Amino acid sequence: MDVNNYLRTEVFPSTFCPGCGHGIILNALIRAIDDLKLDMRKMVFVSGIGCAGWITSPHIKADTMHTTHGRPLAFATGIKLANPELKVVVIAGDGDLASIGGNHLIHAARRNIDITTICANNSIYGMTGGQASPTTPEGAITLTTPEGSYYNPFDLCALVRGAGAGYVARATVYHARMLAKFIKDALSYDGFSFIDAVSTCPTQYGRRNSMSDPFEMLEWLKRNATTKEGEGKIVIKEWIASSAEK
Ligand SMILES: Cc1ncc(C[n+]2csc(CCOP(=O)(O)OP(=O)(O)O)c2C)c(N)n1
Ligand code: SF4
Ligand SMILES: [Mg+2]
Repeated sequence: MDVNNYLRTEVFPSTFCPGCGHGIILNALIRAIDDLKLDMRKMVFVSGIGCAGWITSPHIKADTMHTTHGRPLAFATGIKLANPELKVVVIAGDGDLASIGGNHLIHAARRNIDITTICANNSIYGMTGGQASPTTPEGAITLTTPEGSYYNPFDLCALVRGAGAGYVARATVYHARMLAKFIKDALSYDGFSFIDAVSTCPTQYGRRNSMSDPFEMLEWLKRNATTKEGEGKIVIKEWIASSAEK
């Protein structure tokens, strides 16, 4: 793969902190696009505000739209309606898609709009200093939960499946090849597709939760993810609605 076909290499090194998982999501995305031989001139990448907003803009060599916090799906819906020929991809954070933009997420799934949405889910508001997000695990220390989060986190895959999405998947940045494969499947799916890409934020999450070394966060994901449901771990797999098989 020639990265010059996909990345604006002149903007590197990126603004991500060393060891940030969001760079692995960018890597998996361009691998998936390369495998599918998609035409970047017919793709649009939409992001919101947050560190996740920088995954595609300014790094991707294609049309990108860096929109307001919580609203990338609203902008992406407009793009798709205006030109259905375009392949529209949204990448945004857990705060963006599940907090302020939560209604856009469930209604995009309900309407089955042909958009691939990737949640760069690092369980925290990374960019703004480490506040708790809707996916922060119970007990996790954050800027706003110094004694540990009291709340149940959202299972984003269950949420979006419940709202009607036909293709839903979860992988972590430790499982980078699996993530790239799921992104390929999502891009090939005709309808709303969603990937919960479990990411790492060593700066705002890891250092508060005894994992300041990025490698420790990846090790944690390795130990705590499984393909089997019901083990109380992070479930990594694809869920494809039977009525929506490719
Ligand atoms: C309307 C609005 N509300 C709040 C903010 C402040 N803000 C910017 S990014 C962000 C959260 C970022 O968290 P997430 O979406 O999970 O992305 P991450 O930085 O973790 O990748 C917030 C609250 C904003 N920019 N606009
Ligand atoms: S603050 Fe966290 S999410 Fe943002 S670039 Fe740094 S490590 Fe990545
Ligand atoms: Mg986040």
